[in-house]
Amino acid sequence: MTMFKLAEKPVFDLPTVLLTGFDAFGGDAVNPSWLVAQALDGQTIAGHRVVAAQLPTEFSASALRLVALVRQHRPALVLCLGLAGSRSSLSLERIAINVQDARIADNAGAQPIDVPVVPGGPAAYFSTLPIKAMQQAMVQHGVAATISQTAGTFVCNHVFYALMHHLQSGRRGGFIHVPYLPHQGQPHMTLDDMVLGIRAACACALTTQHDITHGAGALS
Ligand code: PCA
Repeated sequence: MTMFKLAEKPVFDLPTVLLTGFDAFGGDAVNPSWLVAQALDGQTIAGHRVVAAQLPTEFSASALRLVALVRQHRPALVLCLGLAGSRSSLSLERIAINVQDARIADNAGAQPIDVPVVPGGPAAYFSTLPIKAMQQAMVQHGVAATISQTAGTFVCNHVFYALMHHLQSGRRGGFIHVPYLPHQGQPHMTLDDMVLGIRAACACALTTQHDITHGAGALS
């Protein structure tokens, strides 16, 4: 009589979500974007396994690492997170632009000014995530979330643009900025709130084919 039992479907057979955060930069001790990604690493969301990875806050090295991760994991969805210390909510980025204009040097000392991310590439790419539906899902979970019309011109925009350039084949991807943590001076949102919001955002992206129409524009 055989002693073998049929194994349950191993979790590593699940399709993956690649979730990235950045290392600390600009004098901060921690980067909450990485803490959020790390907290969700290995979790299952809507039948997908989360693979978290840290990107260096460096022009070019960050995008090279991201593209290598996408090739390695072949994720169904890629969501990159970064810190925007001036924001007070989770910001779903709508657009990545083909320019780098660094106000401070990156972690490798590079400070490109008015240089394209991809020479000859299109001026911009839109996120291919259902950002309005994701915003609504995050708010329904009690987490403050907004649509952002600019991811800036530093390393986050660089990674977002490089991601969308690489994913042109149709795989879905996008970018969300997170605010500082309470101990860094932002009083409204805890790490648990951020993790809850990003989890809800991933679940929504994985289960929503067509975005909703929902006003979230800006006058300036
Ligand atoms: N935020 C920076 C780069 C790394 C990060 O977490 C940005 O918004 O460009």
